[in-house]
Amino acid sequence: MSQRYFQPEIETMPREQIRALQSERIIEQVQHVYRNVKFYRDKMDAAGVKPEDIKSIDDLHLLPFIEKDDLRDQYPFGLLGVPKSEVVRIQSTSGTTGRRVVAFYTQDDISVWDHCCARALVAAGATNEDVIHVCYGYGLFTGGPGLNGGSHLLGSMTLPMSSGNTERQLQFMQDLGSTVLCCTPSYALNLAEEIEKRGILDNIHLKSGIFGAEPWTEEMRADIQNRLRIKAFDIYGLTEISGPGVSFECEEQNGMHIQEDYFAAEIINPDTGEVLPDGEVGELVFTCLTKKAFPLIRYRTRDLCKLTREKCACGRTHVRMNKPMGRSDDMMVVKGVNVWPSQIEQVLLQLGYQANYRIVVDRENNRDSIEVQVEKTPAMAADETYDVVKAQGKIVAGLKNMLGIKVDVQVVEPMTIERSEGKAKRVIDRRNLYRS
Ligand code: DLL
Repeated sequence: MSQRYFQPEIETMPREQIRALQSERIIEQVQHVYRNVKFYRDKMDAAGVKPEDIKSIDDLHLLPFIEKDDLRDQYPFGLLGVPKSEVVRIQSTSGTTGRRVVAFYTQDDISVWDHCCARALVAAGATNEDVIHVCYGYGLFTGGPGLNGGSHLLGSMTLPMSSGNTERQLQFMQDLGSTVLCCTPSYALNLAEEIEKRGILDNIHLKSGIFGAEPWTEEMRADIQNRLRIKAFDIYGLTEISGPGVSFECEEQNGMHIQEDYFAAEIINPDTGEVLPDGEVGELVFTCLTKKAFPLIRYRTRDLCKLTREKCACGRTHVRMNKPMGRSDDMMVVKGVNVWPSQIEQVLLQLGYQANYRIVVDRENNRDSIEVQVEKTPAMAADETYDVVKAQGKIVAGLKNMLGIKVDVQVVEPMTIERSEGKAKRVIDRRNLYRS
């Protein structure tokens, strides 16, 4: 049966009630983390804040921030808020051990996440009569498991396709009559291209798609909608906060509703930490109001965007964020994987190169490419036994090991990469993904 909201009483809750619910939950959550996580206790003690100081959601700003580096320092169990016996799942971000974040979930935390994704699916027009084709990756990545859980909760037929194997994706899409597609926007375009090549669009019955995990523009949306004849919805999330579904687009396609009963959102000035009013661009910060196993409080996402509490024509009352407009750090999403230039540098230095390199990211035919150009050191240039092809192969393998994706590598002569007079500009990203 068609429905407008998955949980109307929550999704359309009057704003004062949302605030009241958030207040109730933050009080309990702060007591939980203070009692059960030494990291938070120490941080709050150092900041001179006691759990009793948090009397409502308006006091959120008194609490210290938590950052990616804290997560790294506390790896693996330092932020765990419950006994291990209560944990039923882990998920993890892509990247190396150095950058890896492991997030823990209790059964209730999984249920929160499933509800987030079920709401997103319903907002994209899905019902229990739909066939939900999930080709986000499964495994440690949150994309597959998240949408899978939401689809189960909704009671829809769920195809746990995972990523890759386009041939099989298209076969199942036709044979099983997939109606809702869940994948990265770049893979959606890739599928569109393959469908066109085969001339099978008339055998495909998709009506909508839920695309996220990487930045994409309004132009890409128009392209996907035209080529697949669907309505394309944005979905946002991050492993640290649960995964996809932290916010999602409704039929208005005008910003993503943040699930405020579960997550409190703030926008801050990334330089000063000051909280900014609605409408101003800054760094998005999330507080988990109910999650118990990995309860992040005032987590700095590094995603830049703005919030609006203006009424949405869909009837949902939860605050909306616009598409992320950039990052306040240098992370890129390439081929769906989070990549930091420092990881690439680490591999190059480990293999004996110096920090004279350049990273060129591009997108052609909806496929990301990433090339690293690195200079030989003078010693390598003078060494007659130095074999460029072999050397490149070694770097490719090292990067694959570090990032999990194929990177093209070119070793070039010393002094051929332009030197900068100020901050080195090592990354050239030709995709312009944050323009919208
Ligand atoms: O990408 C979770 C996810 C899976 C979201 C499937 C949506 C769909 P991470 O791998 O931890 O988690 O990467 C999180 O990806 O901080 C953003 O920078 C970026 N990102 C995620 N969704 C969007 C989006 C998943 N819709 C990081 N638009 C985030 C722009 C996005 N950037």
